[in-house]
Amino acid sequence: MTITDAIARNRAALAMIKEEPFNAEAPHSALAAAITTTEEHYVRSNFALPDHDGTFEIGGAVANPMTLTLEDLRAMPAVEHAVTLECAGNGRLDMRPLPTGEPWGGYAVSTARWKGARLADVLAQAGPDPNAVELRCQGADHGKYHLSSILGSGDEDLTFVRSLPIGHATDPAAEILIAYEMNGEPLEEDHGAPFRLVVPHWYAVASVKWLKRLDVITEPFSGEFQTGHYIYEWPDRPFEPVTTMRVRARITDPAPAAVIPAGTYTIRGKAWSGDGAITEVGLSFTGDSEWTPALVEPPAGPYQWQEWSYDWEATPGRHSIRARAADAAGNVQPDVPPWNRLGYGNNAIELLYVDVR
Ligand SMILES: Nc1nc2c(c(=O)[nH]1)N[C@H]1C(S)=C(S)[C@@H](COP(=O)(O)O)O[C@H]1N2
Ligand SMILES: [Mo]
Repeated sequence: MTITDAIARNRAALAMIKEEPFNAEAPHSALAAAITTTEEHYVRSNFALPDHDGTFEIGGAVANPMTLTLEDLRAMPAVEHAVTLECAGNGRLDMRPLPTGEPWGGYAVSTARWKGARLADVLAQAGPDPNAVELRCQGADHGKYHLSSILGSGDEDLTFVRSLPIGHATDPAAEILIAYEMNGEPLEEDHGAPFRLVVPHWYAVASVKWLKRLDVITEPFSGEFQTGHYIYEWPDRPFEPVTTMRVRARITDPAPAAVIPAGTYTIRGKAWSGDGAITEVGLSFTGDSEWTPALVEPPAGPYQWQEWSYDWEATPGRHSIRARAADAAGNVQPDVPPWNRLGYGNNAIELLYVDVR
């Protein structure tokens, strides 16, 4: 697909990381809002923008294979949720030694309002086989890709394919969407037009864009984007698949290295986790581990980041600020990035400093 002026305009507000395929972070300022504008929502694409014929198919182990269109999806009950999407590679740049992969800083995370049909409702029409184990989800995008495995012969033509556990895909309570609107508008090309999956609570790799095929399968799927990449290759324990977002807080105000006036300063930020609501955010202004509780706002919805704030008495000089979140499942952010070879899931405590004058 050619890059139209409209697509280029939508990209202008982002911090570009790669031009083709287009990958870009949100600007620092975008983290301040509860809902990220579409123009400021990060973009992560493994391949060039594909052409899409406006249909997708459901097949494999189902009673009724079918082909669906945007109109079919719009005719079904519509669900809208604000969902925080974070790239599993977000924060890779802070890992040492530096893992291979896109050099994401800390802004490959955004929250948009996504509207669509429930995946579970769509699948119910197709009648999945009771022996199914996973749902294979295929995008329209493909291209040359360097395999993570040393056994790969080099650059091969691959299609973006992921799978979800069938129990999760068919669970209406999981609220997985086949989304066709983002922030009240039809999906933009960069975000998966005409429709995409949105899988709440999971790292965004599960949210397949430009959806083209769904296949109910009775054997676990293995593929480059399932078992090659998007695997935590821990140095000291068995590998694990990348699934839910790890608990994390970000400081949105002040900005890193800001110069601020002495007096009361309200420090603000966001916190999220794919494993439960945020129960606590602690602030620390020294290198020791004294954590003072911030005020954490209740979740505005089940799938979006939470706001937190702290009224700080800022005295002249340089101060370090750290914010550490904990979630309802008892997860707490680590001090040091959890290093893994491909650099996923960095949820280490953010550290910044400010100069108070
Ligand atoms: N078809 C397809 N879907 C995809 C991808 C892709 O490359 N192709 N990238 C995934 C990854 S790694 C991320 S982080 C999210 C990014 O979604 P966004 O560009 O709307 O922010 O899309 C996911 N879905
Ligand atoms: Mo990602």
